[in-house]
Amino acid sequence: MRRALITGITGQDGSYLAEHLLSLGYEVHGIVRRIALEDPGHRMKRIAHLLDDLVLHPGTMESYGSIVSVLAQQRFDECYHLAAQSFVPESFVDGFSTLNVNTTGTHHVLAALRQTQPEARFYFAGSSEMFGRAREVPQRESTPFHPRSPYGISKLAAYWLTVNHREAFGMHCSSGILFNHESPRRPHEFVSRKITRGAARIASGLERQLALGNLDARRDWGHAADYVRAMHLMLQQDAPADFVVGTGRSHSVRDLCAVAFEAVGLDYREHVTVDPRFLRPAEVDVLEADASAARDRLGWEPTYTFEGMVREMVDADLATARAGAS
Ligand code: G4F
Repeated sequence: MRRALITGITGQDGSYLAEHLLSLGYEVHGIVRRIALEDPGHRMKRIAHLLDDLVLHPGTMESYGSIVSVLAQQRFDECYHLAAQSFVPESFVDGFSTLNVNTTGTHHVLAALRQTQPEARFYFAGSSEMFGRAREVPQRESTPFHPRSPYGISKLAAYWLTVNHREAFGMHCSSGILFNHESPRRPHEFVSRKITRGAARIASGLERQLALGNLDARRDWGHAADYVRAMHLMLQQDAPADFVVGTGRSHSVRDLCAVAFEAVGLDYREHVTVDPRFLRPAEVDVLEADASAARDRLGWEPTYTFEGMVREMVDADLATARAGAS
């Protein structure tokens, strides 16, 4: 039985990845902050249905000691490092903690693996935010990086630490450069979920308006369940490498509003307002993936359409709104 360790297992991607690895017969372990172990109902809601099948260890990305103590106890075939401060606006508010968790945290995991089990395969959750003000559309592995936020910078530095552990120490380290990926498990503050939840709550009579920021930004939105398969495929390759993962189609925030509100029989133009509070000090205008390397070398294909994913999210949010939950 192969054994995998996931950091960030309580998040959207961690929960789908844990499901996927369990379905493949892995023994799945996760590093979880002690605060989550103390409040499982709230903080572990995305993995509540898996808890009997997982092995959870307390630890935090900010502490090298806590990570090395997990890795010193047990050998892992694969380590998926997903834990991060992943909300871009928060990184403008507190860039220090974003860099601490995302960059130094990644360094901790890499260094602890190198010390205890350098033969383990390592996956790093890179981000299309590393392309930032991208010099070409679509973006592929060779597109130059120009991050536009402390978040993008933190991910780019961690990406280079991952490359460096591959080159300097011969470790099997790969990065997925993942474009935006969503699902009904996406936290509420990200724009996709904010819109699908807003549309559902307005349709249910719980709210009247939805305030957003830049409606013209374009993103390549895929489904998280599809993207975790790409993470796993990367670690099955003989040689480590970095791969862009995305659908190859971009849509504007406005397009996402149109699809979500149409799914509940409403016109978004009657409900969506623009509030400057949600504009960013530096915006990323267009992200669109050229994932041909992932398709050709990993045999990876997305299965969800943009419209299908948005409707799935709206349906889940309608069910929640009708049940009177938040
Ligand atoms: O949903 P978002 O907050 O995601 P963003 O910033 O693109 O980052 C996400 O994808 C990255 C991969 O590309 C990940 F690395 C990262 O961790 C995260 O998962 O915003 C998407 C777009 C932005 O252009 C933003 O300006 O939507 C625009 N937007 C417009 N109104 C809004 C809003 N974003 C948010 N969060 N809230 C708004 O009201």
